[in-house]
Amino acid sequence: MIIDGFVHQLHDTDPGETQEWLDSLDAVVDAQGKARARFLMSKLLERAGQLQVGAPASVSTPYVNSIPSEVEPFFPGDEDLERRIRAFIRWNAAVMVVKANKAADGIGGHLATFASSASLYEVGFNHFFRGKEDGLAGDHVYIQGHAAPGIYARAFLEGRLTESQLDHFRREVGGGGLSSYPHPRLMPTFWEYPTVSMGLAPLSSIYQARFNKYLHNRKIEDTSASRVWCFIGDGECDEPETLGSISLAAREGLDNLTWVVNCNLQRLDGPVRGNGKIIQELEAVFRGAGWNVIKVVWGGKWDELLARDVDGVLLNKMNATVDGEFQRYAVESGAYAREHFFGPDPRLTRLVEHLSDEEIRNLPRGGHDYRKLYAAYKAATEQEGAPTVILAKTIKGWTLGPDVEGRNATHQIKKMTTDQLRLMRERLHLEEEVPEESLADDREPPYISLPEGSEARRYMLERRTALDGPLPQRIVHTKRKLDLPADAAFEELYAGSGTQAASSTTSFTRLLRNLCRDPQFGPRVVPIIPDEARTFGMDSLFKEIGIYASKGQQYEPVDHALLLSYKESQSGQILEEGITEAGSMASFIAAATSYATHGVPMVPFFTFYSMFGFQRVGDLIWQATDARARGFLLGATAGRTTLLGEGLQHQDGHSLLLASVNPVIEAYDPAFAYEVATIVQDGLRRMYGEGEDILYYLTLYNENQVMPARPEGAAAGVIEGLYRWADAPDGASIPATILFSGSANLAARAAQTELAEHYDVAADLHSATSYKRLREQALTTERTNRLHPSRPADTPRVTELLAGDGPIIAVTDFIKAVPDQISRWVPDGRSYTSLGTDGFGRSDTREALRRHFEIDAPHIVVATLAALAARGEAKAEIVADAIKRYDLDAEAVDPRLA
Ligand SMILES: Cc1ncc(C[n+]2csc(CCOP(=O)(O)OP(=O)(O)O)c2C)c(N)n1
Ligand SMILES: [Mg+2]
Repeated sequence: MIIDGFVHQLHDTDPGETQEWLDSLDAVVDAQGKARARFLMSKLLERAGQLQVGAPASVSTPYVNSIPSEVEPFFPGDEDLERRIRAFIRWNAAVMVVKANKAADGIGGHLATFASSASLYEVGFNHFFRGKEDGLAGDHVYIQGHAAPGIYARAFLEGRLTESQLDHFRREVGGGGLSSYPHPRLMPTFWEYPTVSMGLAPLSSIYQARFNKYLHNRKIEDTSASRVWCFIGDGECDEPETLGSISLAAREGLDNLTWVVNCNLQRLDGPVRGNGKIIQELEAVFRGAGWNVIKVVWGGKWDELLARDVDGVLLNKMNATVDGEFQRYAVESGAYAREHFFGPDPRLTRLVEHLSDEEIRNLPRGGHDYRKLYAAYKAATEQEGAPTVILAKTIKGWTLGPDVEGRNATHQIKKMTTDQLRLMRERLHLEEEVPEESLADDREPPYISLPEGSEARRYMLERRTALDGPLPQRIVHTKRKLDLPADAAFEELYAGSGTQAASSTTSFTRLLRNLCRDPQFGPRVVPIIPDEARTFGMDSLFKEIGIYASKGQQYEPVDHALLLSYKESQSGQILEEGITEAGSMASFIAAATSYATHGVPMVPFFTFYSMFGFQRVGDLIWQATDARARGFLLGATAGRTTLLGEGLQHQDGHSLLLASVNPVIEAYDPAFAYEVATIVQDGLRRMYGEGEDILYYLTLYNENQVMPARPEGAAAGVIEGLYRWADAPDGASIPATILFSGSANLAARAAQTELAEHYDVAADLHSATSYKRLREQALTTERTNRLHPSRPADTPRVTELLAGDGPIIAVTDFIKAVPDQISRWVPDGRSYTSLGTDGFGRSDTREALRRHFEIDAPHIVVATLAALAARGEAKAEIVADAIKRYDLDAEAVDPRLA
């Protein structure tokens, strides 16, 4: 039987010797069994590794700790005191959630996640995580969202949060509360890294670690002292975002990155891998990807049993037991484990003869063993050249008592009876701190607080001081100031393209290049592209500013002879991420929050295929705004008809609508190069000058047209979202208004001419750069008016801007709901019609597509005439006339349904 086909293709230089080795192995299996054979094979592999033979490493190891007890380092802390502190934190975290749910039934919160991971965090807080004192960047610590109660409980003991804040866990509206999960948007001086949408934190942490190396290699900031820690649930590992980029972390040699996977074997509904072993599965995945894997499966009390396991029966049992069974052992008695785990094999039974049932039940898991964890973290920090993942086995709900621990429902338990709290108090030996009378039924369970000067408080604070201050803590302190770019960078676009045609995309690329050339500002620009630079005409930047490559360029590129060759470099500026919008977005977040995480403002411009932006990575964009990111998102190849030929999955007609739901995104749909430049310049001013925590989204089109120069005084209107771009032609007499955005400007302009020439309609043209902005301004005005009835009512700005006569026709390459955002505020006496691209995209020419979606010039003409006719301002017959003149198919299926 051929198991490893490759072996048979290698030349055997000494078949006799080969046979001797094989016979030896056969003999061992026959005489001493498979366990012994496995042992010898492992020893051989270990030796091969030491001799650098280059034999392939196996992807999995037996179900035991990766660090043998004999090489565990000395534990430097006060173990007893740290256990006490941990008990206090456990107690307070539970009381906080229980009280919150008494005060406001259904308010939620989680007990079990932190209960399983308290030791994982505490080892970090007491011995590893670096703080941010004295302007240091410190470590980046991503905390499992549902473990937030434990983090608040620690901050309370440190004196950083008050009892009233704990009492307002999940009740933020009146102020002074605590957010459910790590949300920098809601607690901007506390949380740094938003995490709760599963999978996003792990992904972000990889790119954060990578971005730290980028800053370092580009000599912008020395980040060598910062480590990224990411705490992840074992269930969370099923999210594609969690594991999707782990090979990048290994490829980039991110030894500044440590993941800790809390393997409590459970997710929300039940076991993560009831019929398998999540730790083994993850080990194989990570080892295969090139990570350093440290398994922390068993607590110290198992060491003695394993040492006596001369036949390998215990190891076999460990290997053969599935997670569903391990979960069962967590809820059953010691007698049950004696019977079922140690029972079937007499050699196993003998191994635990000397232990009582209670002792068997309390044989701890590695993730609750402080020394084992310390050893793992230390090894992780000493690892060079590869990221480390620590797979720590825990029990979900640990110490919360038999009704919660390991139960399938544990994730959602948020209430505890007085009796349950009493049991917990006993379990944690808190009789002194929590007096019996304080748990009377009619009383609120008390928090434990540490008076200033108490031994425990002093110890906690000393540990944090030694590690550069408390965490989490978000400090915005600019260490390396950023000067805004000089006007010169924008002037090229303000001047227009003369007689040359250009697209808004290539215009933007010129702007980006100009910004990069600005001597002060340029180095802080971070262009991010997911393998589309050529599509956007940005490949011209490769040579000029280089593509970041941590290993430089170890080959001569095929196009080396060309002027614009492919250039990778350790100091390269472009993050050419390959085909990963999610990874690019994670890089964007790292760059866009660098003003806070490092005190070094960086300016990311993430240009993507607009269809693969908001709908593909919308959750990450939401996370970015939670993280208070500042930067530019550019949706290139925008529009349902402007991106011709590509069809249904490429043509974007709705990203602006998706962007419209985020309260801190300024979403613009510019038509002209000068609009792009005006918006970018204003965005830089607001985000990097004024320090507003907002994002900009701009659509960019690939249709060439002559780009006009910026009209005098147009800048304010461009920014405001709407301005008059052209007056109605002289000579015509029936008034109307056409609003255009983006690439629809061409059809609108043609329609204006047609209307004047054939139908005596005098339409003025407005450029609508941001319906979102107009709508938000109007909503603000409306609200102010509603709540201040005694003041004279203000008029929404958009209503003022649309003052005039006749119908208004809005045309866009996006769906009609985009211009519909302002329809409510059209002035009395005018009507409003939206023409847009509702329906699925399809392959064809721009011309055909615009006819199909009814947004071309003839359709604008017809829509204008129909609106005039409906208002009695033009004769009904002219509508039919226009339909005929332009040969429009009135019987065509509505494109929305086609
Ligand atoms: C994207 C996403 N989907 C679903 C949820 C809801 N959710 C919150 S916690 C959880 C289970 C978490 O299990 P695990 O990752 O194993 O963490 P544990 O609490 O066991 O440590 C789920 C499904 C979420 N927060 N994010
Ligand atoms: Mg879990």
